[in-house]
Amino acid sequence: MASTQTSPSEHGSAWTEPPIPMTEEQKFFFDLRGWILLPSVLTDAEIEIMKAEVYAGAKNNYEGALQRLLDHPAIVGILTEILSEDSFISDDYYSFRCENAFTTIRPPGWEKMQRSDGGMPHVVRPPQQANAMRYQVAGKKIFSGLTRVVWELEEVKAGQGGTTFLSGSHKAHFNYGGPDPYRPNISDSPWENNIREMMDEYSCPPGSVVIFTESLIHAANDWTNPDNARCAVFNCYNSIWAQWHRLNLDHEIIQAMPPKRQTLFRGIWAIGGGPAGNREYSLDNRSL
Ligand SMILES: O=C(O)CCC(=O)C(=O)O
Ligand SMILES: [Fe+2]
Repeated sequence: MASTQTSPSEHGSAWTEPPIPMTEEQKFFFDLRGWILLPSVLTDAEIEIMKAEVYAGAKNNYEGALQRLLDHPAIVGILTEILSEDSFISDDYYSFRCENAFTTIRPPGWEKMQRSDGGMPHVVRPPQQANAMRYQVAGKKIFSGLTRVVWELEEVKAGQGGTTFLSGSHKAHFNYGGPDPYRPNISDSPWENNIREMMDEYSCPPGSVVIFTESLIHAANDWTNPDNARCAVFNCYNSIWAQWHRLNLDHEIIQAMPPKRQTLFRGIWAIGGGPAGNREYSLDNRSL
């Protein structure tokens, strides 16, 4: 079986390919801008199968081919680099965790006002606050904090509705000018228009991935591309020691995954639990 092809019979199988390490160039740009784009990661066959699942209403139902995105070799090397400590890396379990997964379909004409945040540029926590979600670099090592991986299953054209980013804002030393330093968005900032104008866009073919730290100001936008819908999968990752979202995948779905993939959803603790430590997912050792 060709290594990058999926067939219906192997939807739930584990990847046999080794993770692709994060390159020095990717580290440079991720640290500089807070996001990177990996163009054309999926094969045409994978895109067709996964798109069909999303259009069929897969939503949070990661029972099919979509679950293979959770630990795709193209992102595992990067997430290991930006979310893990070396001594917690193993072949048997993941050294980072997945805490939230959803899909979106935005037909031409979809408006950002349909989102609860109305497309307001936002962030997990505003800058200059020490907390467990924030982007850090220490000991020449990136720790990205809460991290999003977006799989674009249709073409995205810059300026026509992809997610936009205020590059570099994950390292901002000053606030956004709004009245409340704890507000995790730029609402009521007198600079709102200037901030929006400064935000970066991307174009990419179907099957591409965008990875960004949620410490970066980012926003949803009106989907004005007349040629295709936006069809995307949003998976969110974190340190094995930290949690932001309530998990929105059912135990039954996780339990049916290959064992190593299940470890993305294990309990969030480090010390105790006997000699085996916190390595396996189970009903008694899962994030909630
Ligand atoms: O829908 C979008 O384009 C933005 C998504 C977003 O805010 C997020 O992934 O945290
Ligand atoms: Fe967001």
